Formats: sequence, structure tokens, C-alpha cells
Amino acid sequence: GGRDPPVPRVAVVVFLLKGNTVLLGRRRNSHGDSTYALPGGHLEFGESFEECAGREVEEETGMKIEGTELLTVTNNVFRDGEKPLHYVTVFMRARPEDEGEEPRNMEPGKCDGWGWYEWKEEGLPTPLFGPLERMVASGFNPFPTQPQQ
Ligand code: 8DG
Ligand code: MG
Ligand code: MG
Repeated sequence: GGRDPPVPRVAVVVFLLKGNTVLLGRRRNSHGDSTYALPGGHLEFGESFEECAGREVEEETGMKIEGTELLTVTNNVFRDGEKPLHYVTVFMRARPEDEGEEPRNMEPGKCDGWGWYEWKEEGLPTPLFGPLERMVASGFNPFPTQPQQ
């Protein structure tokens, strides 16, 4: 019930990579409203990270993904809202199954729409969602690096 003590939840979010761009959408949510964020959502009971990534991206954009890989995990406590939230956020990367397919805004109540943005300071929209902003600030690069020669 509503009086239960708050607990941390697990979220899985996806850097969907196309060329040198990543997919971002402007949130419509009591939490992080109007900020640009990755597709993703809550891990369901029994799901793998890869399954959750594929399901959330398809639910939110209509796109199927491939090459899904784990990148990193961050701990995010949100104290600003009416009720505090705590997410352990699992960041994955993936590519669209069909590079020519464009994302559709499948959940217009939760997102203003999707766009591809270059992963560099000048290319990214503002404001970014807090957890993503912190990753950018830390210099995180979601793109695969070339193998060393
Ligand atoms: P669901 O019902 O589909 O499972 O949930 P959702 O409505 O899609 O949840 P969400 O807010 O999109 O994602 C769950 C949480 O994940 C979010 O409240 C906080 C955390 N989160 C981050 N970074 C990001 C991000 O870049 N994008 C998204 N979508 N969520 C993120 O820590
Ligand atoms: Mg979702
Ligand atoms: Mg979501």
C-alpha cells in the first residue's frame, strides 16, 4: 500500500546507436518532466536485462533492436519529487534491427517524441535527464571503441 517504505527499483535503459547518434525523447512524467532521456523502463519479474531492453524499446518506439549489450550500472536517488525515488539503472547499448526504420512515438502521454542526436556536448539537447546528464559529465562514451592495434 501507499504507506509501505520506499524501496529501490531496477530500471533498464538503452543507448540505441545509429551512426554517431543516440535516440533520445523528451519525457512527460511527474519525474524528470521535459528532460531528454533514453528509452527504457522497469525490469519485470523474471526478465533478463536484454529482454527488458528489447521490450521497452519496442513498447516506446515500435523498433526492434539487436546486438544488445550491457554497458554500466548507476545508482540514482531522486529526492526532488513529492516522494523520493531510487533507481538502480542498468545502461545497455543496441542497434536498430532495421537501420532504415524511424522510431514512432508509441506512448505520447509519456514522451513528446523521439530524435537522433550526436553524442557530443554541442549535439545533445538540453536539459538532459539527471542520470544521463551525470554520465555525459563523467565523459562516458556509449559507442564501441575500435580494437587497439
Ligand atoms: P514502464 O511502466 O514502461 O516499466 O516504465 P516507464 O514509464 O517506461 O519508466 P521510465 O520512467 O521511462 O524509466 C524508469 C526509470 O528509469 C526512471 O524513472 C528513472 C530511470 N532512468 C534513469 N535514466 C533513464 C533514462 O535515460 N531514460 C529512462 N526512460 N529512464 C531512466 O535513471
Ligand atoms: Mg516503458
Ligand atoms: Mg520509459
